[in-house]
Amino acid sequence: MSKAVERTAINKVLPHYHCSLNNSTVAPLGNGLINSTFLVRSINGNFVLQKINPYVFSKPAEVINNAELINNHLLSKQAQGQYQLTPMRQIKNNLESVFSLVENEYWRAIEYIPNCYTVEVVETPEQAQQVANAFAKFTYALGDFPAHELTTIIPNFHSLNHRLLQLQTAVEKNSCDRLTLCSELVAFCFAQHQFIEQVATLEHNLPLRVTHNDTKINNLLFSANNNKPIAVIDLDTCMPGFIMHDFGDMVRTCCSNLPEDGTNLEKMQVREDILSALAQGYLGELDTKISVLEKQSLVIGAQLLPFMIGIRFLTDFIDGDKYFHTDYKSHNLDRAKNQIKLYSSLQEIQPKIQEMIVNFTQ
Ligand code: GN1
Ligand code: MG
Repeated sequence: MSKAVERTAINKVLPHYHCSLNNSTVAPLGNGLINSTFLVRSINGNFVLQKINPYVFSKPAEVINNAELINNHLLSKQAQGQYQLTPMRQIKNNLESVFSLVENEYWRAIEYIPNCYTVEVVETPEQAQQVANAFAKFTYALGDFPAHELTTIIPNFHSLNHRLLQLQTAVEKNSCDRLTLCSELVAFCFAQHQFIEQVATLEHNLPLRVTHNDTKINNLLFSANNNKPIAVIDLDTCMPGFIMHDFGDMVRTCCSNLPEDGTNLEKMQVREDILSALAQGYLGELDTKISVLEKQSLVIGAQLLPFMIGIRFLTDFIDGDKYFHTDYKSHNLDRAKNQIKLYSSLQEIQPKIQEMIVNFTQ
């Protein structure tokens, strides 16, 4: 994270929250690839401070407003005993606003829940089951949320066709002359006709729900008291979508034995016990509440998210790393190779995934 952003946080944003460097400390927090996030420890308590990435989010005020609407809904569900997790409240600034506009950029503060931790790598099937169960509870609690009140933050966010078109455009421009480094991978993506068609048919027939759209394992907080998920975080991409996307992103982030930018690809393995536990946890909550087609779509979702995010990393690599934060020149290409390998590995075990999902019993 850039030091300049940290300096702005300290000098210009803190004062909006009754804080200054005299009575607080600021430190980078988490591993997000998009926003810049800090933990503020102050004499009035701790909180999270976040700068919304203006390149990715062209409507930052709406990102914050969507989170407010969702939190209010979840708080009322919680009050009625229908939501067991903790909604993450946004904190108002000195002017009673949920966002602060500093140097034309949007910042917000979010409650900090003490005694919590995030997880980058799922250790056990039990943990995976809890993860899937938490995200399923989140989706179910939003089942009666008036979705039309949400602003669509990134149109076509999980549309495979849109992502393929973006890849096509990047390839045609080849603005950074990087195509020679990845032409085989590009060709592989465009050759997945059968899979692309299967996804298009599903998109046409599945019902829309309010989904989280970034259900990676580190978007859950775990309680240090009982080691169970306590809160779903990062509501930036909550929009109407399909549950295959949410299930698929969990598979993507929990089931590989390598991190998403791991380069030792010949060592990649799908952890099938973890995948099975995700199916158990997700369907344990949702099986009786979703349609037969939605249930079947999870098999495709498990392959779709690694494929789609692989395409997005590849597109950003060709475009010159404008979207995702990177640590070195081929970082996005390494991520793309990794995710597309994961897609292929999941495709190889599709019959097993099918069995885990379709034969699910309570
Ligand atoms: C981005 O910033 P972060 O880590 O919450 C991205 C997700 C990707 C993820 C890949 C708005 O999420 O879609 O799955 O990186 N978010 C956006 O690690 O594009
Ligand atoms: Mg996110």
